[in-house]
Amino acid sequence: MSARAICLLVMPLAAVVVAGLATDPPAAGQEPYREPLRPRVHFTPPQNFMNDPNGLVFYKGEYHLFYQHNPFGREWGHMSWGHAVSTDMLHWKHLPIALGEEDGVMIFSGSVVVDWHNTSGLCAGEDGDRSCLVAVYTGHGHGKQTQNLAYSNDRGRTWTKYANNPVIDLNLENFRDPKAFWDELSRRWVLVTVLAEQHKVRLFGSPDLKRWETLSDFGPAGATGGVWECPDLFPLPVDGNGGDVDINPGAVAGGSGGQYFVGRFDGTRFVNDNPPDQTLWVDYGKDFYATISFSDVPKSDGRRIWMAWISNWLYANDEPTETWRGAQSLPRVLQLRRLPEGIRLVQAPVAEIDGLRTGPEMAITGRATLPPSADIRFEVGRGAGQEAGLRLSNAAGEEITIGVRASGPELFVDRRRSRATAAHEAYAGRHAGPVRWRDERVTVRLLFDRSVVEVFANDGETVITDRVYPSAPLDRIEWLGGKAPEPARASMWELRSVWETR
Ligand code: DQQ
Repeated sequence: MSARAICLLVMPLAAVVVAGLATDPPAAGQEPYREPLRPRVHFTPPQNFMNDPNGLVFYKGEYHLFYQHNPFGREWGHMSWGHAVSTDMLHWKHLPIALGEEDGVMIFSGSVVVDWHNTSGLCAGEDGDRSCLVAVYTGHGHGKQTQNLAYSNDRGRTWTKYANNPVIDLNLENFRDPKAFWDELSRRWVLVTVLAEQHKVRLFGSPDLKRWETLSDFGPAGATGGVWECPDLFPLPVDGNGGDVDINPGAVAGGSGGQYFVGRFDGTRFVNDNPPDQTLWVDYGKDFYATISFSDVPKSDGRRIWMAWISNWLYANDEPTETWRGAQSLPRVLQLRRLPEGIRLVQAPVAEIDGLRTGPEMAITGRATLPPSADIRFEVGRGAGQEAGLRLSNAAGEEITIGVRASGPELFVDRRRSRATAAHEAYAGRHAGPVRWRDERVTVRLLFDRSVVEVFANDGETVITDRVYPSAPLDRIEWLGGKAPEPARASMWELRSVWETR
């Protein structure tokens, strides 16, 4: 069985040129990307506040990352779309702001599609073909949220807001986060949105990204303890269709988080394969929100790849980072896997990350020096003890532990002792998710990056993503306890900074 995805689209017409607000360079005397909490491998904005990834799309050799951004401060506000491009989803080049707040309307989350055949009539044919990029975003202002279009005829360098915006206006206060895709079965654009407070995903269809008709609603289902935000719908290989929606608050680790549904999409309606009261969590950490998958990854590649904002609305405005706030996850490849309990989402970091390894593979036997960013593998055998795994620490006595607890069994990340100085009350915590013994062991991959840990157990069957804010760098790594593994079963590579190797 294969799956299919939904697209969202809005319709433009004439235009308002969006002036590119250049991102300011870092302040004088400040070394960019060398601040103690600044990740070396994960994307962060040059300065100021960032939340959701938006408009992920591959076009003419470049991956585009847009993101919710406040150009004027380190807290949420004045939402605009920041912008960066990359050829490998790791080494990013910052570009001017793509879409800015205007006339009291902020630019909330949304998506970008390639309009390959100029169905919208917005493509100028300037690049020797008929295609252009079309963004579908939520306009937030004047007491409501509407869906709007913007387009670019120069590979995303400049954007024009469609003159006949909005393209969908339901006169609602909480109607947002359009994700668009071209549906081959129904031969039309599909748009996935949320009616946030009603816990509903609403699907629309369009021939041209401009005229939208309602197709169907999905929900309420799964977790409904907070608003639904940032939906996505796409096909996944092997077992069926997948869709996800983010919830804030009410997620598995508290505050914001993502849940997903597995089912069938027939071009009009998504039908859940599971009972409506079943909740499937995307990630068991506290910092993985607002996922969005890339549009238009070439068929020859075939991967479904998504990224998420690594934070939580409980403390996003209080992160103790330096001149910037907010990080994006590493891109992850998604698949569905048949497990004993049913068809489940599995996630793996993109293989491009392997190219960042530098130096030899280092066995972790006793206490070792932890590089600022590292790709770490270890295995925990059944019978290794009640809790086994790794401790990352510093001379100040701050530490984070990552491992497997035999009872459950469960994968855990414990950051309760990771920051000696004051932090938001919702920050300290231990986060855990169910894991299973495979051949009497659990395999773990840990991507550590100064203030980020992404942990993948059993090839991505259980995932935990957390920020960590030590007052001094975590520079030591050692086996946590229980029976130490064979040297070859706990090892690491240093990862090169993506900012130094551009
Ligand atoms: N963030 C955006 C909204 C979205 C929320 C506003 C999710 O579009 O619902 O910054 O973090």
